[in-house]
Amino acid sequence: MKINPEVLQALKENRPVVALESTIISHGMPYPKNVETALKVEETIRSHGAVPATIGIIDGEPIVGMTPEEIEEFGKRKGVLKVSRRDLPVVYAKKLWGATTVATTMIIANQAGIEVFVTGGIGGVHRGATETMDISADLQELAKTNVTVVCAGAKAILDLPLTLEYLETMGVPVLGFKTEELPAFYNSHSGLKVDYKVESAYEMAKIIKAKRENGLVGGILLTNPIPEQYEMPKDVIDKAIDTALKEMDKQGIKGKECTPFLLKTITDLTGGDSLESNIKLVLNNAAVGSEVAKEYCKIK
Ligand code: PSU
Ligand code: MN
Repeated sequence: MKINPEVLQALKENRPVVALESTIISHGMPYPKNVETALKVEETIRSHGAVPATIGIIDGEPIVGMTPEEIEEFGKRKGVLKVSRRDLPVVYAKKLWGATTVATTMIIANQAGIEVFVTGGIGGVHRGATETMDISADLQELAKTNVTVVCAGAKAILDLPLTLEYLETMGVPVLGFKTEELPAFYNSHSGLKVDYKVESAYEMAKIIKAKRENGLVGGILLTNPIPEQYEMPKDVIDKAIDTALKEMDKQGIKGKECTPFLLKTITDLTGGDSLESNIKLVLNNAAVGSEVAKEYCKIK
């Protein structure tokens, strides 16, 4: 694995590092907004006193801390694979380019020694999963890999109650940053409760420490609501999601194509508004994740 010298130095000196994924760049947002956003997220992390480490796979080699040029290339290059746990050995062996999902970013971050990872939303149990069995590998990864994931909840394109049930079964703590309600990505209200409310970055750091010190293997999910002024109105986003899901069925889209298809279709249906919300919530997560990483470095 190739760890960027700045990231390596920070890790050696116990300074805060925040991992970032690359599927959100290659498959989650259109060019050039994807690259602009990825760079802005890194800037936000730096402005909070942490070091960003965007993770991706280039010619079969995991990169921890991509350069701006590499991020640009990920943003526009055709044929970058969306890589989850099952894809990793093939992408490594065949020396391919791979964008890391939440699952694979967790794996590589953990191997590099990074505790905190910031993203937009995790994958989860898809609607209709009782028939299709479409459950994101992100959930299994949260069950077994020691990384704290900061996100704005699971996207409302998923079955949120089933996603929570699955995480409970897998023993993953689902926490709310200053909220008791599970955020629903584009909107902060799901009507569902998180397991515990976390009052501050310091309190979050203590929870991470308690989990690690006691050998409780697995991830922690910190959900952070999108700021109110950037939320999508519930009726607008729900309607777009419904239409996108129907379109997905009609076109027979399945498996790993589902999430990218839904994100793109919802962006089109909302005239780009959902993309703007998506960008704002990632930036907000970057700020919170950096603070958590900072507090954790102080007490670990
Ligand atoms: N959330 C976003 N944008 C994304 C994703 C999540 O806001 O692009 C990506 C993440 O990389 C996540 C993946 O791990 O979608 C989930 O895909 P699937 O449902 O196929 O497991
Ligand atoms: Mn899936």
